[in-house]
Amino acid sequence: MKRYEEIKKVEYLGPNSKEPFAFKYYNPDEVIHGKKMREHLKFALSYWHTINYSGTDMFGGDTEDKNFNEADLMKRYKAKADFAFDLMDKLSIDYYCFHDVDVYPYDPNDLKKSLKNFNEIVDYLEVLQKKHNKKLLWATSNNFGDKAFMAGAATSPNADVFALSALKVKATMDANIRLGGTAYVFWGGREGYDTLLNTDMGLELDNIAKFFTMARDYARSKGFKGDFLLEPKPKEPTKHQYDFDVATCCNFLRTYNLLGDFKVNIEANHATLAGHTFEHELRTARVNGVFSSIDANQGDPMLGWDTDQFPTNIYDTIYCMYEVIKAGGFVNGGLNFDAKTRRQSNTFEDILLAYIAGMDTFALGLRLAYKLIDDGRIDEFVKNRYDSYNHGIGLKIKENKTNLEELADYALNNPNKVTVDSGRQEYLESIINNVIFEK
Ligand code: XLS
Ligand code: CA
Ligand code: CA
Repeated sequence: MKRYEEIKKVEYLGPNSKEPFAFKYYNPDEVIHGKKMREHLKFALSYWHTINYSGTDMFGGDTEDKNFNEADLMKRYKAKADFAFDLMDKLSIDYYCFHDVDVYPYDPNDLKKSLKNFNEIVDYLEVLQKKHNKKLLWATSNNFGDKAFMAGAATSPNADVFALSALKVKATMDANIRLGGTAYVFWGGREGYDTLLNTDMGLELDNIAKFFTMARDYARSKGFKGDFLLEPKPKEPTKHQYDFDVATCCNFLRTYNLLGDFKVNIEANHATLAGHTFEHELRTARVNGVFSSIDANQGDPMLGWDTDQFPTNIYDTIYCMYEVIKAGGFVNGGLNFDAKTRRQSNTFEDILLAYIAGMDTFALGLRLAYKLIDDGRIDEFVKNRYDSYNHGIGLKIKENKTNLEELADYALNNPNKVTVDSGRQEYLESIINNVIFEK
């Protein structure tokens, strides 16, 4: 197999190609339904996994070297950035995402020097973005890794930690605005609890809502027009995360008047950890008007944690892209590969192969989702199934023109035998297979 350095650009060679370093389904500039594939999919590279993760797990150290032969930390982080943009070029990825601490050497004991280093790297990223014609999709602040955040950040029992969180979010927001990010992510980190015995849940929720409100007001005052995104996750690292799932986030945003500015970034592996399907979370976001962005990956049904694998399941991506299309496509959001190569896939070639697999699976998902919509059988079935709401008493319900008494009277005197038609699940599932495999 070729070495990483030998691969200049991953080209689209079509489904019959056997070339490992070629796209079989992702053809970036091919127009599908009036839009280029790259615009439909808005693929983004995740800095933390791709540029920093080095294969370590609970039982062993690094299996990959991502130090780029640089002992000097600032030089190393610049080399990492060079690698990131080179990789995006090779893969035709237009966007990237990072946490503050992914891109520079954060020193919790010297905040002033840290901010200076962060600014220097942001300058460097700005130059690379122009040179390589790449964009920042979103940034976020890592307010969970350092010991100071062991009991949460905006939900910490210590107000000094709340203030430290504000400093980090302000700096990352400034970077996000400078680099043109169109969204800003707040994943819960350690915003949750391990035991109620030491937790004032009401105060913590009020505090984190205040934090989000302040962050929003600051960013808007600096001209940020993008989306603020919560990223639901039910557990890990805490036993119970406050941003459990999309429905929980919606309730929180509604309670604290944050809907409109705030939407969600939905991660596939977080959906399954919450006991939901990925498409359930996407649909919940769509019907509540909070859909914005996706963290693409998949979990392993045999493992109970957040494995962040590259997505290769076609059914997942078809259902996902179906929801994205129905939601009107990505606007400020995009499709970030929050995914890492397995510990045993420890070469730079594996990074390319993993992205190719993930991007092709989503490209195929996009193609098949449109095929499903064009085929029309599923949408037609659903439409007909609810036809009783288009006339008679159903229409009155839909248009808020009836009440409980009238309905009770209607039901009592209804001359029709009340029956519900078959849901035909097996037939509908067979349509999906038919759409996938028909020539
Ligand atoms: C962790 C999350 C995290 C967010 C960004 O589980 O997925 O990586 O996406 O902080
Ligand atoms: Ca994520
Ligand atoms: Ca994850």
